[in-house]
Amino acid sequence: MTTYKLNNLNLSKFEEQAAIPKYNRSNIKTGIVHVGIGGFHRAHEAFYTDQLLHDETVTDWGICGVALLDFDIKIYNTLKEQNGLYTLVVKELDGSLSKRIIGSIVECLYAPENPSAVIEKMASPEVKIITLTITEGGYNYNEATGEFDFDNPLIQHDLENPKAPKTIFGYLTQALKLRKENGLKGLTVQSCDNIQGNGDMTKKMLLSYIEKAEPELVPWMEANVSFPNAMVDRITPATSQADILNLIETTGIDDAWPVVCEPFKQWIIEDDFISGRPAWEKVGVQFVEDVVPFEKMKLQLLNAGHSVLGILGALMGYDTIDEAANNNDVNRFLRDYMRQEVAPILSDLNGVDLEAYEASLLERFGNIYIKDQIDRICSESSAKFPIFVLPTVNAQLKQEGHFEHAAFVVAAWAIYSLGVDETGKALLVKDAMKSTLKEKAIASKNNPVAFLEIEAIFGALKDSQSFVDSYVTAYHNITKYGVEKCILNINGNILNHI
Ligand code: CS2
Repeated sequence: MTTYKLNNLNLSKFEEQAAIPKYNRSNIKTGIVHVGIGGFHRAHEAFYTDQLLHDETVTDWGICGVALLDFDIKIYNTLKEQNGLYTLVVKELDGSLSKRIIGSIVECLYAPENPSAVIEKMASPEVKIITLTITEGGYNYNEATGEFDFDNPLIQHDLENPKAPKTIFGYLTQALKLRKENGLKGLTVQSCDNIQGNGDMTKKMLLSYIEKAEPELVPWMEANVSFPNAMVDRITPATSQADILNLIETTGIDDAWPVVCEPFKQWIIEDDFISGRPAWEKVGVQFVEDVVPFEKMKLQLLNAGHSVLGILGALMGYDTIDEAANNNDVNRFLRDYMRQEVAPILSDLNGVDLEAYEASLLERFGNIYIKDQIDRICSESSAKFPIFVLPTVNAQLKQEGHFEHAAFVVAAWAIYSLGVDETGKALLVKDAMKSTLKEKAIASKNNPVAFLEIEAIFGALKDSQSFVDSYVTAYHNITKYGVEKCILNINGNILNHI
């Protein structure tokens, strides 16, 4: 098959192989600046927006993708060479692949190379929304203090070099300042990250930074910037070399970085866009008054479910989430965790059928075509556990309820952090707190509570005797018997007797 590089010039050649943008991309103006152009954004917001741009009356909502970090140079270069185009490959439930070339990213900027271009773009009159996928750790929240972490050297750098920032907080502050100076309207900053109250969190963290960096900007920000909360959902594994080759071989589309994802997608947003928004509801986005219960449900069931499968699966020697989810004992462990520990603490979900949601999650996790990497799921667990798993534990502790499964997973994580699985294979621990995790994991061999001493993750959990008891028992049992044998027993409720 003849292959062609994916770019504007060759786009029409792919019409038979994939759905392609039917709108005139050169007519589309940038109305959204998106920071963090990884797979999640490209499988989600950029996809929804591409769908909307097919309505020919919509020309104001193109996306400018911003690569914020040094190592984002690769995605920036790829998108630049491909004129912002990429292929979204949906791995359907029957194993077939649906391919769609997405055209909604109409500009790209690489922040480290040209910080002022990013600030100016964010401050330009046509931009009405700044959206973010900067990962859970990107919000600079300290679990122990509950506050913004001013000790972060990058934040120190931004305070000292306001015109050449490195963090999102430095960029947003300068952009808002410029908007104010230019007498422009405000805009919406919308987080698309997996964080409870992601809009509230963004506001709180940004406010802390601005109070220190540009205190006189605070009242303007309060009056002119909105921060809707949102729940964003689509499982998007890391693109593998096999995905890239398969796309070229089956379609001739030579795309250096396609995105692969599951068919399921969901985006629920609070309708609080101070300077207007795209009519995303026309392409399936739900707008609600209060998204908090939906976020809780997703974070504590789906994302926590991922962490459960990831950490247990990694220790058991699995590589992908479906392998772990299709092990009957792990599957039952996860079901029991969701039923006994998470479901009781979720508040009123406005008519959502929780059991059906849980069942759909187990089906999504078990999808053998997705091949979501356990390494991806376990990466940055130090930022994920406080959001995905520990709120359940804390809520259960308050009502003297169940947390044995969660305690078991935390113990498994302590053992995982030693960096070797139960078959003796090295584990790829990728985490901003890797060295602390390792140090505490080693100390935990003699005294398992050492791991819980990482306050920035666990807060005061080590002071809860009942959690510590459950965790320590699990730690010793996993070390002695291995995960599989323990979960057989935990499922039979006789964990303490083996
Ligand atoms: C995952 C998420 O990062 C993780 O640990 O749980 O990336 C998850 O796949 C998405 O939130 C799905 O919407």
